[in-house]
Amino acid sequence: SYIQHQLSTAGRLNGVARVSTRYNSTRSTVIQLLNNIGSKREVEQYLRYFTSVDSQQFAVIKVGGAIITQNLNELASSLAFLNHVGLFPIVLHGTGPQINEILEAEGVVPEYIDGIRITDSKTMSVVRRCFLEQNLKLVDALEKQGVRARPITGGVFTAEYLDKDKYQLVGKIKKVDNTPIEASIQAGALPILTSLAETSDGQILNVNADVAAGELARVIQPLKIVYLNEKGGLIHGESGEKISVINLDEEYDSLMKQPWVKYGTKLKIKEIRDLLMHLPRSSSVAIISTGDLQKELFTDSGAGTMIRR
Ligand code: X2W
Repeated sequence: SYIQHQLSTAGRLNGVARVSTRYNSTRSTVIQLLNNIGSKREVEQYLRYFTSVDSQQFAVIKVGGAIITQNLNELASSLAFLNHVGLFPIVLHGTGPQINEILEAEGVVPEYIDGIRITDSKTMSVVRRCFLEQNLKLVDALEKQGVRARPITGGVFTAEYLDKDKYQLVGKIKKVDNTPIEASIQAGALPILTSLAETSDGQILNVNADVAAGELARVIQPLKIVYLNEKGGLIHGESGEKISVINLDEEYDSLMKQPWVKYGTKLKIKEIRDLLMHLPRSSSVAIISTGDLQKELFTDSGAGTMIRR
């Protein structure tokens, strides 16, 4: 709130310069404000680290659909903050709850197998509509904060059918084209992606957003991979407590056998493991709440659940 207010002011004052300059005149102001989150040394160190790579390699941030309904302003402020310090996170969002709400209102019971929605053509039209609506909502909220944002609702993921008999219009990503993402960042706009994919002959397919974020991160190889959810981490299904760290090398097999690790949770953990197998050993994935984003990125202490190998 105070920080966010100051930052949106800083962003406005900085105007056009903000778009192209990674080290800009607001930087010192921003660092002072960031002192409220971490120490100056910590924050400067992370900022240097994040700007040491290509702009597109800073972070892939997956946003669960529920956040867009429940916490849009905080999400937009957090992303605006990152952009005001010259960073361009690649944002990929879901829209699961919004799809279910519409289906249920129409008297359709949502159907999943292992966390993946069975998507017939009627469901698909709801899926597409929700992705476009939620994408626009997020882009609008960012623009209102003085951040340029570009909707990217196609052209990134090429897919084949995952299993047409079982899931119908659901895709398995075969190719990721980061050209639209690169172009967006080059133009000074935050890329805001959906997880919709397309077959080589133009059929749009539904893809779970956690899975698409993982596939994207594999190609981008970003410094930070963050999954934002409403729970602020992964919650242990029996104790109800937040899990702070998962070391996959030691814990993966036993974790996957736990009765509470099922559906979307199972799919998420599996996808994160597959991703981390394709990244340097030092990489990790953080599952956190929107409010913890700055803390996770700019302090040594981190927040939520950290998953590593
Ligand atoms: C997901 C895509 C949306 C999503 C679905 O239809 O719900 C499949 O399951 P959240 O909000 O991140 O859960 N697609 C194939 O994953 O949204």
